[in-house]
Amino acid sequence: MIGRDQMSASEISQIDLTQGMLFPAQSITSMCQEAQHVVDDLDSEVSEDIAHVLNSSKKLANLISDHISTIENTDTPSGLDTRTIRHDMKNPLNVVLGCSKLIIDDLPLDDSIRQIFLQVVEIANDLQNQIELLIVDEPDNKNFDGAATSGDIENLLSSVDQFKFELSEIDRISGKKILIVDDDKINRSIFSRRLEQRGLEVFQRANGVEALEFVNSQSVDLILLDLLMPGMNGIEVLEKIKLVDGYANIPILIVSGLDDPRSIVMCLRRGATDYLSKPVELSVLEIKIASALEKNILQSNLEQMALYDQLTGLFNRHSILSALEEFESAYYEDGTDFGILTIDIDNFKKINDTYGHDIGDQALQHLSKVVVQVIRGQDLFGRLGGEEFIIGSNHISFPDFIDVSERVRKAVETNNMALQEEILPFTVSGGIYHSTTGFSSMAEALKTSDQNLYNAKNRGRNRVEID
Ligand code: GH3
Ligand code: MG
Ligand code: MG
Repeated sequence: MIGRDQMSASEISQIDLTQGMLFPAQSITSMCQEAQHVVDDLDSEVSEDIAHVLNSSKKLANLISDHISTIENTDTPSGLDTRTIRHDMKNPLNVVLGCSKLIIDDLPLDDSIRQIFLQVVEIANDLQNQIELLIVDEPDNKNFDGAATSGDIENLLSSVDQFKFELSEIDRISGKKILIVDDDKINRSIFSRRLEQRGLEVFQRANGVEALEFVNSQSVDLILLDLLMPGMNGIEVLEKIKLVDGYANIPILIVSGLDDPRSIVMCLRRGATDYLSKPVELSVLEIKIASALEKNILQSNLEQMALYDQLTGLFNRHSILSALEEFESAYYEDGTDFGILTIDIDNFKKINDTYGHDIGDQALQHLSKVVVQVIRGQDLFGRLGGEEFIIGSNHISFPDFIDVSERVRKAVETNNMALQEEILPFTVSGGIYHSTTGFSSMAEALKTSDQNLYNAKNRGRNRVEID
């Protein structure tokens, strides 16, 4: 067995390369040709996949032959050359592995073509190890002793394949939108088909410019980004996507064919979530996508919980009060007038006592929907706690704000909540504050509107009070 620790670049012979790489690539080509004879429906997806594997195995064999003749004619290649050669070989190998796995997935267990492609995958995995072992850098770039070989890594990865991971079983993830950016059409379609099979919605773009156009016009939940593309490379695309509105926190997974830790680190530093090396093991791709999406869902749930009231979806106490502080700043900056209306459901305890807490909760949700319809989009509306809410409007005169307040009260009174067999009428009382009555601080303003609410309760409820 040939091991990297046993050989330097200059010791690797043409015979090693021919036996370890060229023959396996050629045997994949012949196996595809054999499979093409057996396949009955020439227009099927399977038949197209076989053609992809065939073409890519030929490409691979050509690259290997070229490499063998280079070795023959020159001294050992430089570190950079080695990386490029490995990268170039990984692209077709990626297609061989990816398409073969799709063929295997598509066919019944006992199908003879499926058997052929199980062998192709085995040979291609082995070939991948051989590329790592035989296309080596000069000693200064060599792996240090005891480092895991790509063979170890491959074994580890193929064990992941045995763990049947189904993205579609995770409801929260199915239907999420994924954008694949890769200049290689076949790569795109391998990823895309597998992810679509798992219930995700997939979009494809072939280069950075198209990808940026896409993200500027719509939203996605995750981006799979090839690092090496003609024109704009992945790192530039990554940086630009991060600046697009709404994209700062969208997970971006880098797909890299380079064995170059520096470019991977560069991407991670620029905000990439994770990376995958080519050839991409499809089950690893699924797991990484699932975990990035899950993490993002959790993150946005946390943000959601910190800002919004869970029952009504309105701003919670903390965020409505901090939003109101902006009214205070605007008032001091250019005298922008504002009004605050605090409302509280009348005899709410009775609703809970008579109909139960659940109906009480529904009443709170009903009220939120009714009020949203009669205030302006730019107005603030939040739940202070219990059955008490607050509405804030600025750039509004005192008389106009009284109208708004009365409209809110009236809307709650007239839009009764429908229960299964009856309707449930309820009303609110409200206390108004307006900045033209004199302003000292937001705390004082809130106190005034609260006092006015108290007066409204005392003066009979279902009314709004000013002073
Ligand atoms: P008033 O007209 O004077 O405001 O009388 P009220 O009954 O509305 O006021 P009170 O403060 O006596 O009762 C408020 C009730 O609201 C008591 C509390 O259990 C209930 N409550 C507070 N938060 C919630 C909630 O989230 N859901 C439900 N269903 N009830 C709540
Ligand atoms: Mg009340
Ligand atoms: Mg109350």
